Amino acid sequence: MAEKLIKGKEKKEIPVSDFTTCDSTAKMITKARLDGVELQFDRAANMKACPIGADSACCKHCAMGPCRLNAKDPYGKVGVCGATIDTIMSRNFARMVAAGGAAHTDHGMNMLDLFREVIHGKVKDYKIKDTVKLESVAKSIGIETDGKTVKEIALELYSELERTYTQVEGEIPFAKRVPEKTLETWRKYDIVPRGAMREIMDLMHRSHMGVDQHYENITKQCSRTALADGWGGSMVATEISDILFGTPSPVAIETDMGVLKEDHVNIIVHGHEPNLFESMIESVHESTLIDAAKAAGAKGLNLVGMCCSGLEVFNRHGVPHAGNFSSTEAVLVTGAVDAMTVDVQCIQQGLVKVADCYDTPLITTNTRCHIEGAQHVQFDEQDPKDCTDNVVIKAISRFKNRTAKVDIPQNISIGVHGFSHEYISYMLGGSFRGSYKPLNDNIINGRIRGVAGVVGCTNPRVKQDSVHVELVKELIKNDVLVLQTGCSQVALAKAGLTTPEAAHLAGPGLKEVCETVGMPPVLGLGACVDNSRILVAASEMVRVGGLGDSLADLPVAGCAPEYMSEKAICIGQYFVASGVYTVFGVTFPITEGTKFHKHLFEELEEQGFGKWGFAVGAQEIAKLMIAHIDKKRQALGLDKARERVLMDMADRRAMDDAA
Ligand code: SF4
Ligand code: MSK
Repeated sequence: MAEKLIKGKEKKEIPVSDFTTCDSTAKMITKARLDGVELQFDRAANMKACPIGADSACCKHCAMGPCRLNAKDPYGKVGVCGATIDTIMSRNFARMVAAGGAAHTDHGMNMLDLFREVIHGKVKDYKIKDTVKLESVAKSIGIETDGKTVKEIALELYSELERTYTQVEGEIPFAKRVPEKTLETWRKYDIVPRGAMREIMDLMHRSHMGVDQHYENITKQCSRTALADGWGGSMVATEISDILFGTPSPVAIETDMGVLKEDHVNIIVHGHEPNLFESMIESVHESTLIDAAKAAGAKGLNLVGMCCSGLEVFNRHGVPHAGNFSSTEAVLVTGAVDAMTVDVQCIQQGLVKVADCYDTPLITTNTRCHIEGAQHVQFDEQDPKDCTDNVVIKAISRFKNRTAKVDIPQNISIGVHGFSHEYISYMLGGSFRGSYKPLNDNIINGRIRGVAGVVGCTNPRVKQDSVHVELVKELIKNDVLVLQTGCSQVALAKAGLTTPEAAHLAGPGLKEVCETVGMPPVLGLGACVDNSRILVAASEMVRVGGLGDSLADLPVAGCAPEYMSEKAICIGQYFVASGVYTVFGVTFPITEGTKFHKHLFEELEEQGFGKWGFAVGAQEIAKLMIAHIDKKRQALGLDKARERVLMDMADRRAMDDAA
């Protein structure tokens, strides 16, 4: 067994109940401590966050520095080059947006590359699965589809969508999906995105030493780059994944570590790109590999997802899910994982040591992500099963020679997930009249107060899942319909809030709508790249009418209460630039009381965009989001309608009581 990684006395031991509200993860943290294995929670407890970095008051963009300013006296000092706190913070923020946007857009471009190779018949293991989606995406950007073959439409769609990345001038294709008034605002401020490569390059250039030194101008390019992600790279990733692998529709799925099976060969896929997982599904259904697993003494092969990889196939194929980002090390402590295979994004380097401690092969598969100490088996779309069969063989071998004691927390929640924006329309309007009109009508009549997107990561600096779950409970209790993606969705799935029965936790108006339609009050839309589905849903709400002319008019708000990644910052910025009030928790990489802070938190809204918000704690965040939703209702003249509905409900309850 493992070398002792926790040295006991020198390291802080914080009660496990302070780390997480996930029972399975808590059990595994306790076990890890007994086994002498260190996890992200212990590392966070023993790594004080750098206060200067947390305030974004430092710059290392050139060798005259690094320069440190004082956040307590932000205008008391400048960098060696004369850079002010606003320049330094906005450049740091810009580089987070650029890195986060690059991650999503590179993922999207990879999906588009695969699409091209499939159309040309060069990759034969994948095919176009959803031709209805192919046609609807093509039509949405003005491609004529009548009388054309699937291949002809696909070829045209490919060449149009390639512009999402490479276009040097002009507007990207999905700008056609943006409500006209929102687009007008973007045009006025010259932030309609060109290709993502151009925008990211521009942002990296202007955040170099001695280029853009006005925080307002830097913010403009942050918005343009982030929009190139949300309405570009990410949206292409989602739409092409749907075309290739199928558009999700609701399915009941098991979540939590109890999905591991002691008597099976357990294989976990963790990361983000669906192509690896799709091939892994093929491999675990290969009869020769199933026979090999049985010959090794297992009852079969058990494929399980984690993080956003898990969410990609969770919805499409009903593959069970073991947990979110902060559980990726903890799940290895069960001793039951016979292989963990990873591709890109949110793969902690700490996994290597933990996997080693429990003799689990940790297998990297992507050219962009090798990890020192992990095994690498290259994944190639030309022959994907060469990699995934190999992973299964390694897992069977580990099962046969298991030495680690197996201890699986017996927790499983069953929830309904897979609410693509298409399915929400169908669910509310029926197959012949699929529409967002019933949603808008219920917002207008006040049964639904508004819509919130609660998304994003978990972060060991916050008690895992706690803010996600408490925030969502508070929102639905106040009749706010919640849309979810990413690790947040997994937190709510574990907490049992993604079932239609969870409607009993909703306020009277939302409860009535959920019960009528048979839907949960919390709708899971997929991985973090699928936040683009929320943008499309919101645009549809504007198009249907009655809730204003631009995205900024809608009674909606967004939140990433336990975020950690640069991708989350980029997502936040594209929601803000699209017109959505977006609240982050944990920490915000900006010094308060500065001009840049005021710009992000107040002035952007005055220009017709959304704005940023920040609060720690579920109740405080909920208060901000609900107040914003009410402000938008009031501006739309809907405040009275809601008062009437709530009075009707109260009256009805009073009548029930009297009876
Ligand atoms: Fe310091 Fe300016 Fe160089 Fe940044 S760019 S390290 S503030 S001198
Ligand atoms: S995986 S970016 S921790 S949502 Fe998409 Fe989860 Fe955040 Fe990674």
